[in-house]
Amino acid sequence: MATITHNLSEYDIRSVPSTEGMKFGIVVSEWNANITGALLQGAKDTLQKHGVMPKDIIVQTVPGSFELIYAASKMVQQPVDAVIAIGCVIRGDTPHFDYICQGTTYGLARLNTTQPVPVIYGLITTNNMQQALDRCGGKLGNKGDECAVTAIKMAALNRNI
Ligand code: DLZ
Repeated sequence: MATITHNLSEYDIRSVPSTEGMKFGIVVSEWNANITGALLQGAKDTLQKHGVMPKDIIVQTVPGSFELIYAASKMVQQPVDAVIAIGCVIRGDTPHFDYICQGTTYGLARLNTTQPVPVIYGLITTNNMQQALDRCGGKLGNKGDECAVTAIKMAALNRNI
């Protein structure tokens, strides 16, 4: 969670393992594309900053965040070291927000206990558009950056265990 003391784009660069030989999958939702596009760009930029070649980053779009579960379940079967799931759900007037958030979160979490490579949780769930903008390159940094660093660390963990 981004807080007043934690910017999503800030991390200790020395804590990031080598990405040599690694490939990454990214599944990204088209809903709130202004937000998810910025998150995707952040994730790709950070992976490349740590040496991942563009050809080693597979990107697949899906209509909405709920579809991230199925896309991620397919992506983990590809030759990738980790999958980043990117979406943005913004609270509306109905309980729909809660169902999408809970369903997507549970689905992605379940993949982490049943599949061979880690799935990184890049779902932004906010009460309004401003909170989302703050987290996709705004005053709280970019959650896409955080997800990329997490993906590298988890991919390395998977190789080392
Ligand atoms: C239907 C819906 C709504 C209301 N809001 C969002 C949202 O804020 N963010 C998002 O990623 N997707 C939303 N969706 C679409 C659902 O995720 C899903 O695509 C549809 O319910 C079809 O399964």
